Amino acid sequence: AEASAVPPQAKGSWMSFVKKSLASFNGDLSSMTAPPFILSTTSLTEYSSYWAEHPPVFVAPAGEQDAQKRAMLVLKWFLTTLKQQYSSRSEKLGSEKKPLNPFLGELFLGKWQDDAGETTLVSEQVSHHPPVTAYCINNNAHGVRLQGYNAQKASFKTRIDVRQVGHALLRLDKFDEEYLITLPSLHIEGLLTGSPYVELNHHTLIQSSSGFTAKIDYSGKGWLSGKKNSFTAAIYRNGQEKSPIYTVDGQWTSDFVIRDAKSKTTVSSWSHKAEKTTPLTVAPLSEQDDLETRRAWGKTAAALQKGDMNLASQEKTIIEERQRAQRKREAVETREWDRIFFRRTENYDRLKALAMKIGEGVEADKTNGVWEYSDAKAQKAVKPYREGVMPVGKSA
Ligand code: CLR
Repeated sequence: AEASAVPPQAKGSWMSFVKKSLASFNGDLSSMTAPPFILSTTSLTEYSSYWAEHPPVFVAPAGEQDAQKRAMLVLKWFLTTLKQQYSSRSEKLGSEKKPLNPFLGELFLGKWQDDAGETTLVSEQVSHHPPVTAYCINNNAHGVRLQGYNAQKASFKTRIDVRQVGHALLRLDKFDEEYLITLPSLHIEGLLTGSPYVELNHHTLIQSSSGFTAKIDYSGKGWLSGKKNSFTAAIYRNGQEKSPIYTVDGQWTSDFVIRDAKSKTTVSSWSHKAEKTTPLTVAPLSEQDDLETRRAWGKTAAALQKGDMNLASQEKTIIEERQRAQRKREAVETREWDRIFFRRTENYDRLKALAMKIGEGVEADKTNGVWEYSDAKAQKAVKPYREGVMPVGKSA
């Protein structure tokens, strides 16, 4: 059995939390109150950075002339992101944690600097009811851009089940090519023993505008290998699932091998142990805007760190009240909060077309709209001292 993350003196409160949450859960994860030791000092807006912690792998498809190999490299990149996305908290903090709920307008900005050149990140909380986070990760030199937005729908019966609503869209400028990435649903394991961790459900699909589909099947404690976080994946021409071009198998937390489906020869492989992530650079707190997550939540996070729950909730209340006052002002002026980097779009035919190829829809009603990064807005958002941090795209 895995070690419990519950401090001995908190065992009783953990069980009563599990029971109470079970009885009263309404599907909104942000409204769930959890015991202190499960609270994280990181806001969900920061989770967007998990998409590109290996920038050279992120930009690699842009350097490949062959469309089929490009689709393979996109799948490879996607698979490398899963460890950061779904198991980094457990690995670093000992268990999955409950993130801070971002406020509307909250920002997380940063950049990676490495062999891939400069890769920039913009993450913005674009909706509060329901909570929706949007992001744009950009590498101008390689002409690679990832955009996406997501919300979570949860249910709590015998375990916490989370469905992700939204998608990510990867664009390769040089080939005018796009990849629609669906987001896996997941559930929380280890709740009763008090050491929660994420396990992925079912499958995800990546559909390219060049006609390739990648399907990733998550098998949990693999019925094939018996190993945790196992998966298999395949790439095929749209609709031809029976005749794959590449196959992949392994564990998304450690390593995997990509093979040519016919000859079974290895075409590429990955091992997390052998590869370092590139650290994301964030501006010093003193230079950050009040909307930036680490500055905005700084006092709350410090109180949580010290275990001072009263102070933490006081600091949280200050943020919530400021938000309420802001919403009131907007109501009086009959306007909506103006998102800094993103805008709602009605213009998502390309997205819809890609989604339809894999039998998916765009659930705009569940994410308070379809969100799109706006270069024009980004131009306006740049402050002199933040040049190079805020990703000013090409012209709008
Ligand atoms: C957010 C978007 C990221 C991928 C991702 C990873 C882990 C998910 C998180 C998303 C949403 C919030 C989440 C979290 C795991 C646990 C946490 C579902 C989808 C919930 C709110 C915490 C529940 C509390 C238990 C730990 C008791 O790209």
